[in-house]
Amino acid sequence: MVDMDRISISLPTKLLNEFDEIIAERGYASRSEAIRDAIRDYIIKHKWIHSLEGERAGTINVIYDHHMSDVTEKLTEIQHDYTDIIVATLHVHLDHDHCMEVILVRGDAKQIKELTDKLTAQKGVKQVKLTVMVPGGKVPQ
Ligand code: NI
Repeated sequence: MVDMDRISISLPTKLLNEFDEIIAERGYASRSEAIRDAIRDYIIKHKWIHSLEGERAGTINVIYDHHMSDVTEKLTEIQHDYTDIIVATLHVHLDHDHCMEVILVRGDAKQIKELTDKLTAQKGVKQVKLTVMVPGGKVPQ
């Protein structure tokens, strides 16, 4: 028998409703099992990002709600600390509330993941997706 801990979490109703719709579609027997899977995915993603090493080129895609406090300024401030690895930033106004930034990066993977983590941790940021390639065309480990 696996050790189990019971936790209690607060979620916005809309987020929980969306989650419940997806787990119904996917046929989960319980919400707990779906949340366990989601946490496993989160851990795998984190480990993947943190195992990156060496020279990489890629993009960090960020979607955020620009009405959320000072998120726009915060994201700009963070990017100004990484001018060594940021090649260009593309800003798209997606709809009334949301903006997308596509940050083109090239440089040390350690710095790329540090930047990705800082952007992800900002309040108002809804999605962050990092895609990286090896500049020389070799398949990353
Ligand atoms: Ni915008």
